[in-house]
Amino acid sequence: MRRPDTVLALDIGGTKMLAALVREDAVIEAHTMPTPRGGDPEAWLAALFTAIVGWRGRYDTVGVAVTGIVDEGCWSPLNRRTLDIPDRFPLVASVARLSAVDRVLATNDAQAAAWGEYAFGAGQGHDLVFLTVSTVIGGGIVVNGRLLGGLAGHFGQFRSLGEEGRVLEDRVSGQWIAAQAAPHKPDATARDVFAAAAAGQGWAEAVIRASARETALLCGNIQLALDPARIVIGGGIGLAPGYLQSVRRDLQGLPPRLTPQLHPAALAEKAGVVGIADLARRRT
Ligand code: BMX
Repeated sequence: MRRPDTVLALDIGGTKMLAALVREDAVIEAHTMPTPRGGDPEAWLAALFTAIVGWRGRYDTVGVAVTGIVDEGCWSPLNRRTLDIPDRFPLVASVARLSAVDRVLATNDAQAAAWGEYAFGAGQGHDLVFLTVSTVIGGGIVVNGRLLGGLAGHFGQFRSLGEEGRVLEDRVSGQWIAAQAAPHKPDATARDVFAAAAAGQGWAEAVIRASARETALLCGNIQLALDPARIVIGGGIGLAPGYLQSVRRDLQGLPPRLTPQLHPAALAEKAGVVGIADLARRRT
């Protein structure tokens, strides 16, 4: 049963933690802090709850979206370079204690964003796969109106033969794009590479094309595996000017029935908190 209550939604990524009071798809209040990375998640959460102590009493449900996987309320990393947390950190129990609320739901951050886009954004109620191409790569899957949990949607962790220890996000994401710039422009960020490409520098255009080609291949394979009505692309790289067009260009040779329908994400940074708030309202 779905209630239109105000939900406290937390989105904890590799670089920042966002806390928000959310009603339907509206963010009423928001507070952002850098993810401390050092120390343990209990201390990070305690710092976040101290910062939003004034919101006490304004919510009776909490949703938590985190980078990594959530099984039975426990949080574990897949890629420790994204965020090095201990295995099976008791996330739901910890948040219930800190918030003094017992209606708490936790899930992966990209899965939560997938649900946000499905319910309120570019999905508009169509089954979808959401893909965030950002510093790394995350994803989420909604089939038959249901969000898949656990490992589902971890496209950034896809492996290839002959690439021991490396995964897809190591050769597509913002991190990879920035690393490719080193011989041409030391210390460049992914944003600098996009600027260099826009200024017509061939090396930068080639790097972005290579990343877009991998993303196109991934989208084509997702279509074959799940046949979603839409693939929604988000993230700082995914939504960077020209990237989606480049991915679409690489899909042009496919027969129409195999070609994914790509849509830019609509909710931007609030997809995770809007999605987890709605899930928490429905499921707790
Ligand atoms: C990694 C993985 C995913 C996450 C994705 C995006 C970890 C810690 N994270 O592939 O669970 O969804 O990064 O994470 O293994 P973000 O921090 O960029 O949002």
